[in-house]
Amino acid sequence: MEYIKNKFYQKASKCINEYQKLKNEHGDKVIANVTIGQVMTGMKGVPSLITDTSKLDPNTGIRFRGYTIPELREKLPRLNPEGEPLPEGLFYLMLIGEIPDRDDVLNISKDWATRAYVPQHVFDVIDSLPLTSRPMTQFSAAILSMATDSIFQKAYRAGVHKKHYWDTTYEDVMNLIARLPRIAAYIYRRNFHNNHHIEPDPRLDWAGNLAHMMGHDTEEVKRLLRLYMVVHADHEGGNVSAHTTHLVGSALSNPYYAYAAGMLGLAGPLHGYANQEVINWIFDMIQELDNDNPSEEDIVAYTKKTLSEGRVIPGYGHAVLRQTDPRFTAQQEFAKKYIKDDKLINIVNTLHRVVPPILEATGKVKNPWPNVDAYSGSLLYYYGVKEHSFYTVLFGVSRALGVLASLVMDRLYGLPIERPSSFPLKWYHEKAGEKDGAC
Ligand code: CMX
Repeated sequence: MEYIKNKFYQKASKCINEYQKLKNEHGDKVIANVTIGQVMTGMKGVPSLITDTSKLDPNTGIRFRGYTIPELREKLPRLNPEGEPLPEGLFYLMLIGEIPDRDDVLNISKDWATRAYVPQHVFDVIDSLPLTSRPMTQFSAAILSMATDSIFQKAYRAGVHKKHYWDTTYEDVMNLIARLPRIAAYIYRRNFHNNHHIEPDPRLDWAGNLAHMMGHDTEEVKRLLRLYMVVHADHEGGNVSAHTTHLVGSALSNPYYAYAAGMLGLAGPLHGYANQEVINWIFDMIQELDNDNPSEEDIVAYTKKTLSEGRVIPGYGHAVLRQTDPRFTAQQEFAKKYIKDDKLINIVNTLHRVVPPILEATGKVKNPWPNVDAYSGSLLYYYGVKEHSFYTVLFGVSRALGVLASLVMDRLYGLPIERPSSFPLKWYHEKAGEKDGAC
């Protein structure tokens, strides 16, 4: 599918001149001051990255190339009028900056199907790990092991000119994304279905094939995974998985290394692992109360108890957002449309009512509202994907779309190696006008 690559190059290459002009002519322009508070809270709000694929607004949430999630659900092509848009279309939008037509999207599906072959040694690496190792450990090890196939790495070794780095990065990125459903499904079937694997069906779309290979070959699960893959795909550049992929990629590590590193960040409980923590936490509550239909009072008491133990309420809060996450809302609407009554989903909806005021009352939580992870697990569980230790792998498959589209652009712009400055605590102490520090 050379035309997608050519279209990307035609559109994106216009931006190279803008990037160069900014770098060469406006390098001295001051755009922000950094406060000690920002350094002490993880560099929040400091503009320091270039990411074109999506932008996060604290109040209205994520926009992919300017489009909100409800707009995407309306405008991106779908297989049938009742279904959800295909994630292939979102990838096209993030990469090229235009809403694709149906043929563009079907072409990406076909392209990925032709690239989806996973070498045997990747399965051998997965099989060499004990079943006790987390699915995210198996997933990131599998991705790393695929670096043997990196076209970028071979081209770099052969001395290719830096202006062509984006080209082989694009090839690696397309191969990598194409292979992810097979790898994820392999881990799922290995861990939870006695190693009974299901071959890919090249006629299916990317997310549909994932559902098929996981053994959930129904239209409902395919529809859910298409939505899931769209809402989790990208969240601008500063979140841990996106930033790590960019950072490691900035050393010109191959795309397999960069994305594997991003996945290790996603595996943390304050980021993507929160989608498992939400379900773990709800099941712990059910077990402790010995009741799978807890009252609102019981849920309030359990939430307060968790806080008093110095733990976080998973699925709530966000580093940037200051409203309910539209990714949460999209999943809630999906549940309202397709699910009549379900105990777990009822608990999730009750939590939505009771947790924000409790978090607000702490006086320190900046965003008491639910994030994407508060809903996703309950939907998967409802449709039979009950193995929650696997959920972060699904998040990771989706996140590849955004972080790897960005990596291609990083290489096209020729973004430099990232290297912010660090100082001892004493230096900040002195900057604050304090004198006799203990450190
Ligand atoms: N439960 C309890 N306390 C919370 C909280 C929550 N859900 N969210 C924030 N806080 C606390 C912080 O731990 C911090 O406490 P200390 O001052 O004692 O350190 C304080 O409130 C201020 O934090 P903040 O500025 O509001 O939030 P941060 O930017 O530091 O952290 C996040 C953001 C997401 C890590 C945090 O809200 C959290 O831990 N949430 C629960 C885990 C979660 O759902 N993560 C998924 C996020 C989405 C994703 O990436 O997938």
